[in-house]
Amino acid sequence: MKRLPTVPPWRTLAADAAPELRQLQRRLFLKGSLGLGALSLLSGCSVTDAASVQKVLSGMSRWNDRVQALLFDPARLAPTYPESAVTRPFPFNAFYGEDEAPEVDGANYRLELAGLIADRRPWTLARLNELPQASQITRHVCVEGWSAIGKWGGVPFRAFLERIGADLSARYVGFKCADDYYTSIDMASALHPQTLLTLRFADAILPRSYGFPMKLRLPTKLGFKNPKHIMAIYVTNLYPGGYWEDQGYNWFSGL
Ligand SMILES: Nc1nc2c(c(=O)[nH]1)N[C@H]1C(S)=C(S)[C@@H](COP(=O)(O)O)O[C@H]1N2
Ligand SMILES: [Mo]
Repeated sequence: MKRLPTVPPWRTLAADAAPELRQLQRRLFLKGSLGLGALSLLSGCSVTDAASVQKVLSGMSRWNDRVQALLFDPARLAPTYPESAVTRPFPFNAFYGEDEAPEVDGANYRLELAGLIADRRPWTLARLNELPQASQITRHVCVEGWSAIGKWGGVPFRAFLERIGADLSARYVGFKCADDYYTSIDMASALHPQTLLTLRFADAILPRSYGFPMKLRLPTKLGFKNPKHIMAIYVTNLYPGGYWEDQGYNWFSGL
């Protein structure tokens, strides 16, 4: 069902790496006047020709994630839209077809917590719904080349992480889903004001297709970094990877 290539784009042709490198260089330059020379110094490689560019890029995926995390501006908000802009019907996407979406029993659901969290008691949906709620109308952008505007509601993730006593200085938050999906995000993105532990879509209970009973909504990241059907959340300093990330998709994939 899924059309994503399994070979990361930067592993194909050295020439293809050039635009990515230019973009990275531009971002580094905007942030603090770092250029290719600095990139060469930092990477310990000479990045003067296409072959070395490819070598550096393929060897520096993790480094690139760290640079992107450094460039992440926790105060920059993704655009929001009026109700009239909401895409109807909203597209479904997963690594399987829509009728194969997991059926989670909401009454017996317990959100599991693990890792660097002080209070790891599981949460029922009822208790999650009692927490202060927020909503957003934002654009979901899928790496496959489509985007759609939706309205999501739920618990601001920062408030939830604070409430459970998560170690906010840890590097990663990981998610395990009711299907075989999993992903992880950097702590700065987890704490971003628009990151939402989502329980509702279009003012109704989150439908099965869109991730019942819960998804994480981050308008600052690509669609595949928005896990649906979340069963467990963990906080860790060990790089957790993800379903698509482990097949070569850029891990940070965000603003
Ligand atoms: N559990 C789970 N979450 C997932 C996926 C998945 O296959 N399983 N696909 C991701 C991708 S690639 C996209 S674009 C969005 C699609 O969300 P939607 O069905 O609400 O549009 O879910 C993301 N989260
Ligand atoms: Mo996606």
